[in-house]
Amino acid sequence: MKKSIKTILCLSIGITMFTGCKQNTQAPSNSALASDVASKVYVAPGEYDEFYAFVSGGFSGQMSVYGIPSGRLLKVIPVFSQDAEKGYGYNEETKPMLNTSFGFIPWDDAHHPELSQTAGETDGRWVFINGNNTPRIARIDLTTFETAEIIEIPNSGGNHSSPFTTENTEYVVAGTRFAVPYPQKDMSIKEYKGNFKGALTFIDVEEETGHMEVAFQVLMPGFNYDLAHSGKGKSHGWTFFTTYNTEESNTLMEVGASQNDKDYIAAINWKKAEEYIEQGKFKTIPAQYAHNVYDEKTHIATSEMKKEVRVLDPAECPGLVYFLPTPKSPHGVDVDPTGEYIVGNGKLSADLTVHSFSKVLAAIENNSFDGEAYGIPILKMDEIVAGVVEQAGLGPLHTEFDGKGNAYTTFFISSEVVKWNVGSWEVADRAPTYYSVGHLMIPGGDSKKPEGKYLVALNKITKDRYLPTGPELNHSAQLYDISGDKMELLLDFPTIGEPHYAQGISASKVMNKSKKYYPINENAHPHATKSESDVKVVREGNVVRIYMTAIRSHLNPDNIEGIKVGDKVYVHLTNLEQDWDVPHGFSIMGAQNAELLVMPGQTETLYWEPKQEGVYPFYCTDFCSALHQEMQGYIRVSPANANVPLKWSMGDD
Ligand code: RUQ
Ligand code: CUA
Repeated sequence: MKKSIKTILCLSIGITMFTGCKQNTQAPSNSALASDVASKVYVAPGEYDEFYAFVSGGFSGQMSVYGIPSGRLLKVIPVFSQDAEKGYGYNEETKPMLNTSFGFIPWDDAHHPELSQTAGETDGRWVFINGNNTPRIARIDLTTFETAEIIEIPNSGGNHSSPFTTENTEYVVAGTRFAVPYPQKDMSIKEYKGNFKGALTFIDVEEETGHMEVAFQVLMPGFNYDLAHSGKGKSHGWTFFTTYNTEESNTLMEVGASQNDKDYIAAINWKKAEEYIEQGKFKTIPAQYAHNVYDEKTHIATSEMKKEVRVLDPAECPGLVYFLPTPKSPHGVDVDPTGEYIVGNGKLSADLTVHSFSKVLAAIENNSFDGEAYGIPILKMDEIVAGVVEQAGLGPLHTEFDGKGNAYTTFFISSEVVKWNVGSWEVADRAPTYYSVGHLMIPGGDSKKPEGKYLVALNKITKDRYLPTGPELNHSAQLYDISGDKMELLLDFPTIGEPHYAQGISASKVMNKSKKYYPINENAHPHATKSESDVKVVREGNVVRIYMTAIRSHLNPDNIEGIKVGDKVYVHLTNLEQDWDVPHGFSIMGAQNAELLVMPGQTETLYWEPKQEGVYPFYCTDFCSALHQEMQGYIRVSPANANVPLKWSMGDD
């Protein structure tokens, strides 16, 4: 066993070196590819792309939106990280979005975008994404393309197997990657085995509003939970999580977690869980987690601290959880569009193991168990396997489907995408990736209705694919045409941070719902200024509130006096525009946060503590009109003990 791992690890090094050897010294002139393929990704100026792709930003903490097939970057949506470009996490309104039980956390590691679904199809309402480091799930509203809600996941560590949705977005799930003491407490790391636990969290998503609440957690053994997918069709009502480190090793994991020949896919019957909850078979465990909601009417986020969570113990809830033995530290678990086949990608294996959901049900029915682990029955592997895709490649990670009976699996070590037939388990095609592919994305590729025209490979290593940019190169995504029998590479495009995963959707499902501006008469911000006649500056002690408006091409007021060193100044800027794509920005010299970027009809607040006396310029940061450069003004800052009266004006000399 140990030997085979070594072989694979060595192979991986070998391939990395091999790919690293290719060195372009000049731009490749691969014109056989060029013209024909170029026309397939060419989206003429003024035309729209066919698909949106939502791509995770990895260690940037954000999500980016690309057009497919052009690969054009359409937007970066700030989610878990402060973003100076938009003022997210810097302005007073959005700071609460980044609140956690550990306080204000301005960064996270975002891995898996997941679109909401209705009846197993992507519906274009929301896209969810997980924060891996300080466990959180965010919901992005696809009318505004802004983060609308973030919920922290209690008693978890490394929120990796998240946020995969159920067929009607009843839940998004969050599985802990690291086992941790449950609830968290001070104890010796050496006592991990048998004492640490792994919480799998089901987060209820309210049908109308998308509002998230932690519904319950399933308290699992202290394995590591890597990825998840929910059943669909016949397997609707179940969610599958991969496990690794069933050895429960707490050190030198690359060896310690690779001892067992098989780990498990944990199958959770969440409909059963709902029954147990209904019957009151849960325990209420103390917890600390933040729930942050952005209100589109007040334009303000609020943060609430939650104190407890409902927990189900599988040992006390028969029928809630079963283990499906799956070879070699399975990473991705993917369910085909019919819901019958559950693909386990054993990342230290060359084969793919496909379980049959019907056989899983039959095995449960017949009590065909191979013992149990921590009170959870282990199904007999040979009774549940539907087929094996043999020797497909090295290091399988993730699988998606084209809706035409084919599956596509990424192989990290052999750096390729392999197409195979669901049912015959025969390999049909393979295409190299440049290099070391992680996830792949087919629009709708994990839903009941894949739109199997394109495939995007999300690569870990870029090397010589682009002009060198020093030691770091942006990660690359690669677009393949999968409409024919053979995959055809069309395009490389750079991404932001690390594109762990992406989801795609037909533009037609999203674009017509897109908001163009916020109606000013609906603006319920307590410090909004809805008309230029209402601008003012108000002092209460050393707190000064500047009620300012922006409209092409002035900030009102633009001359302010009577501010003193040591004041706490809040600039509440309302953008009075009622037109699409006319944000105004605001910045002030020496401010210690970022700019504001205020959408039409919105109010945002910049907090500023002037440290020295002087006259401070401020201006609009977004080129908004021919007289954008005139959109500027001054604030006079006097000594702390000065008697300069508070005055504000625009246009009077
Ligand atoms: S995974 S390292 Cu999605 Cu393959 Cu995160
Ligand atoms: Cu407003 Cu530039």
